[in-house]
Amino acid sequence: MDPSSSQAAASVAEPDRAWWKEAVAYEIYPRSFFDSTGNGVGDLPGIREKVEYLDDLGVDLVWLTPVYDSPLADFGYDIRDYRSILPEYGTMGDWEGLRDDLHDRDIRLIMDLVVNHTSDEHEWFEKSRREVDPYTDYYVWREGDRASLGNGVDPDDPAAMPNNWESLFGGPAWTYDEVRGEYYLHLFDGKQPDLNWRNPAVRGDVYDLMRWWLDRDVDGFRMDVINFLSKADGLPDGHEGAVVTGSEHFINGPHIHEYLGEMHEEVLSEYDVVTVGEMPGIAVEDAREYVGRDGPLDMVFHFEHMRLDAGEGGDWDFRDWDLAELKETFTRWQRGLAEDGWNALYLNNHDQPRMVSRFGDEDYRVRSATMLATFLHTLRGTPFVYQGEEIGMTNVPFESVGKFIDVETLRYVERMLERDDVENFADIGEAVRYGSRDNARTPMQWSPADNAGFTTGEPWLAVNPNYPEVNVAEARADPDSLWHYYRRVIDLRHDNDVLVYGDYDLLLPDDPELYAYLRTLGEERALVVLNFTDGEPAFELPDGIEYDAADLLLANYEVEGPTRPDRFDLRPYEARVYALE
Ligand code: TEU
Repeated sequence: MDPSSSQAAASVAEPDRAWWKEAVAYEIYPRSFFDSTGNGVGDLPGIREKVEYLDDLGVDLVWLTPVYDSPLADFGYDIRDYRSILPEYGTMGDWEGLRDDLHDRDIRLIMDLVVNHTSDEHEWFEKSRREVDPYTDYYVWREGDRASLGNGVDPDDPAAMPNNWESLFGGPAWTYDEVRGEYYLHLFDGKQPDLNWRNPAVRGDVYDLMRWWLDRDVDGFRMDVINFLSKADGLPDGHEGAVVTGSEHFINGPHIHEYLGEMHEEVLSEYDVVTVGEMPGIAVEDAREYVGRDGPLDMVFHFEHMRLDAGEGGDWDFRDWDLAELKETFTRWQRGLAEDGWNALYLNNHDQPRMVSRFGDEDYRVRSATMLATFLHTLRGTPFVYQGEEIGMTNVPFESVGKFIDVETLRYVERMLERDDVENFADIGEAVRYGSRDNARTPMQWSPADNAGFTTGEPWLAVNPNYPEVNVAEARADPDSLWHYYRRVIDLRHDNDVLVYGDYDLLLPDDPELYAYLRTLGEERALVVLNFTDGEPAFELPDGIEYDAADLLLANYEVEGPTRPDRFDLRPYEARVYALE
């Protein structure tokens, strides 16, 4: 064999194949997907009615965010019982029916595994706060500063707390429990106490509940803040000024690999399933340890591109993002997991602003969304489409503070209104309107009927007023719509191994308007050219990229005339994918 071609030949013959690398995933936020009962809340039978819709779109994998029994302080990320379904959403029978309907159409189903914390209404916590054996050490309890507490100090005074850690939802990460007379740690809301992963009994119970679901034929898990499980020994104070004080002591903590290794050994290795770790605050070097060949998980959701518009002032301080930084970030992750590991790709989810309002342009809603869809599906990694993305749902023009419902948003607004330099909602309204998780959670827009056809009742969160224009029924009826473009780009990925497994090479790194790259798998090459602006920049193929013929695989505009991609002008938010032969 010609030695110069041996490397290419090897990579064609043997990409490290897996069904989940070839899949396109779809995230469902059940509360807002489809209401089958008219009570204003989405439910499992409602999702069942839409399985055919998902099949038509062409997705292969559904991630269902929590549907377990919960008091809904964080809309289900506060679980009261891991083995039952919240009655509002249906029954276990409905869940089984959904699983079977999906499986009948070859769509896999992954569940949300939320085991950094439970609800404070979970039986384990109820028992732990009463020090009932063996639950006494199931959570992270600390005495706090007894001396000062004894002196009539308010337990809500941060100075009396065990350390200075902050909750990701703002405010201290400790709440004093009157029943036990101690503080418990909660990295999220006070109604979400953190489990004590040091306790082997906690870990054993978590592995049991994972097996319980896996034995019911789920195809894997999306794992909520899974790199937060291990807290530093001694719970030392954190550096103030970090985005969240204390985070250096719980992001990728000292025992995390021990715990996830054990979880893999005891549970995951027994099943053919896929796992996606949600991991705020990780760098690509860390990711390789989690999802590399010997790592415990398969894919990772990182947050670096979600911070491109973060200002200096913490989570709610936004600035404009910059294309050079976006390219740098994606390229670093594409390269960093090229040999080992796998990306989970996303541009929005149930916690983030809508993709088109953030990385696209509402004035070019459909064009910019088709461009972003092309981007998402031509990178190396598994694309995750969030419900409504496929019809270009946008952020919401919330009129007043009373319209928000999400706990993270409300906590922020409360804290800000206490400050002297904030007089009223108008002072912070812009940031809240842009960043609130409620943007992502308004009901799915199915039709131009009342309440976007989501419910016949009063929706739990008002629908986006743009539904008469932005909805599934209209999009499906129009062959040129964004929805049909999603079908095409999903098909394109399914039909082209090069888009799944090919190497990624950035072109024109310094171009301020275009994002262009080559994907290469042996003899197969795909060229992707994306205009991230409303201008009309020219693309020129860099020297050294030779080809005999080019075939235009996909574009979001009509392309006329000779299609050789050596040099062409792009229109606003134009996207093209060529095969080079
Ligand atoms: O989110 C984790 C997380 O880091 C969030 O704090 C996120 O960065 C923030 O909401 C962005 O505004 C997961 C879930 O996806 C989220 O819905 C839960 O509230 C959270 O964990 C706690 O379970």
